[in-house]
Amino acid sequence: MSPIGRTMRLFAAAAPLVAGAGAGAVVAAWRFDFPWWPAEAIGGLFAVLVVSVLIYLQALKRVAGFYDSEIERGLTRALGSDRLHEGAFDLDSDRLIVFSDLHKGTRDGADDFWRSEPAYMAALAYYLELGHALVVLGDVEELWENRAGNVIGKYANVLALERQFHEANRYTRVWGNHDDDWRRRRRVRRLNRVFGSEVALFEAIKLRVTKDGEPIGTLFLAHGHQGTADSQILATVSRPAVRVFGFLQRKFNRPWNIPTLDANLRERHDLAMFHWARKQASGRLVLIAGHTHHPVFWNTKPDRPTEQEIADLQVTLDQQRGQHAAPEILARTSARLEQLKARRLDGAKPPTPISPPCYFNTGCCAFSDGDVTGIEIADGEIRLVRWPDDKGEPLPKQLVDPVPLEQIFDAVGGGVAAMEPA
Ligand SMILES: [Mn+2]
Repeated sequence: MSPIGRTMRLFAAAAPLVAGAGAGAVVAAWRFDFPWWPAEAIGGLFAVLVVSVLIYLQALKRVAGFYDSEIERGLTRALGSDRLHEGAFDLDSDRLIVFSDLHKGTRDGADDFWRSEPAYMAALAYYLELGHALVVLGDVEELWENRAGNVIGKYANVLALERQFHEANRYTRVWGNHDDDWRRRRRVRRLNRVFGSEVALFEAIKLRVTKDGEPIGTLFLAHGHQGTADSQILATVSRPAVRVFGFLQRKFNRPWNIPTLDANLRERHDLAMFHWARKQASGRLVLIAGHTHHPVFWNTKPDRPTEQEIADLQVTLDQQRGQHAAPEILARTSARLEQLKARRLDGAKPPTPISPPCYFNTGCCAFSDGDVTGIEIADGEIRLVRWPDDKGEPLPKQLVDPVPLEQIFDAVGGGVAAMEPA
């Protein structure tokens, strides 16, 4: 974090205390009617109070801005990292599956992964047969809570399946904030033993995508923690805290997803990554990240219904009532109407449209219902998939309509939405 950023953060923390003390003084003076306090002094104190509240609000805004710019700087640094893997991707023939955020633990109460293990294993087997390259995009092992050796020992089966991708030269690993031990080459020896040969670990991946031999754009893959305070400045402080948290989780046999507990922060983080990607759009660059555990495919958020739609449906319902329609018909219309009304409320803070479509997020492999989500690129299309499918079968469910990747790059290069959200 920059020195200014740190100062602003300190100020944001101190300002409420200063304002609180000022307010206390004003109240005390008024309540106890201190005779030696002239009216001017009280007026002056009140002015100080108002000014510090104003400065505080300003500081809050600045800190939010700094959050964005720190993430942008972090991603820009990752793009120029000396631990960047540069490769090529032929849209006509290559296939890719990207998973992230497994947070594999030690199969105890704090382990976020074991519920999703069957879905993840099924997916790996499927993509191995189909010839996909596998990218595991960070936070693969939960090393803030566990020792690497324990996790590797408990999940030998998962690594054995990943090893088959490695042996076929179709395996790339990126580290995240919860497994950034892997950026130290000495530590990776432990993985090398399991994988039978050296596993290359990267901070990020840059793939030049070609179609019919012509370059059409760049895919940039990073875990997405870059630039956040918790992963850099506060890492030494937060690790022991996370270990204590892990102990509590084990004690109560309850997995909580810690780093992204606050839905707001998640959104803010997604937005910051999107803002960075948008600045690179002229270079036809598309960012794929993880970390937030929140799948993003630019048109995934449901549209907010219009007042007109709601009014029209109300008319329909009134007509049906007037015609004494069957209860089954009234029930359907009425249910639909209330759903639209609630979704209209939900949209009080309308989602930011991802336009151009320069930012995607894999979601995670640690959903508490045992699902995993990932980004698949095959047959020229980019897809958001979830395992298992709706029937619980070991097959990918496409969560949104797949889109030709070339269309995405064209939209990004041209600075427009790929298509109207469905
Ligand atoms: Mn992470």
